[in-house]
Amino acid sequence: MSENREIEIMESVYDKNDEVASKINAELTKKNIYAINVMGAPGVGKTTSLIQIIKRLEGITPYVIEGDIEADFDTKTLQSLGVKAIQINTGGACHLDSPLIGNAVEELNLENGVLFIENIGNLVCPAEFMIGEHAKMLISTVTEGSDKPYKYPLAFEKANIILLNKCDLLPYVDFDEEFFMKGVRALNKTAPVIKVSGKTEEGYDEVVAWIRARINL
Ligand SMILES: Nc1nc2c(ncn2[C@@H]2O[C@H](COP(=O)(O)OP(=O)(O)O)[C@@H](O)[C@H]2O)c(=O)[nH]1
Ligand SMILES: [Mg+2]
Repeated sequence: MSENREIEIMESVYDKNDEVASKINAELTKKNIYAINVMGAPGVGKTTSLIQIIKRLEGITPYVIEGDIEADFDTKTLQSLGVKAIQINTGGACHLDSPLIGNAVEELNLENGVLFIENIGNLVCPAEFMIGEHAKMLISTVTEGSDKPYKYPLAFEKANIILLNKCDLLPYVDFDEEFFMKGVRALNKTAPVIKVSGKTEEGYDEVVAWIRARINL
């Protein structure tokens, strides 16, 4: 009985979240904004990758919503580079949800561009909640180990594009690329997996080409 109640409550939380997410998605589409939900564990290089991507966008306006439990370092870094960025602090919650994004979207006054939403550093919960995005970008790294698709399948399953970051460190870590790709492809047949490095800047031209192919700007 109590198990049933728990399932009902969780379903209603997801339903409410997804209903708001659909409205945000429709509103963003109307404003010609392509929204990307950027997910990945803490420290995988989400902000570093956003900086590399944004500097290659040329002519396309970037907007960023930064999600963190506390602090606003990443927002300050992006703002210092001239990017329109705002911070959401969840104060403890391990993912962003659509009501939080709804408020931030109103504040940003968006039009014609790409909105990057850097989710809370976490490889589990962000994959469970839609937040109005058109695409999910998952960032994984060679330093995390090649077993992550097997251990955290949902994020890999839901991703529309996967960046494998920190490839400059490949000579120093035991990363089994074949095992990693086998795990990814068992879950997700279509998402491109692009090897990148925030240090050497390899791979980001390809990431930006993927984004450009999806937008009408
Ligand atoms: N060696 C190396 N370090 C990186 C790379 N990308 C990010 N880092 C470092 O990893 C740390 C976390 O990066 P950050 O972008 O803040 O990660 P986030 O928490 O996912 O936003 C920082 O010290 C970055 O300089 C990379 O490709 N190679
Ligand atoms: Mg960050």
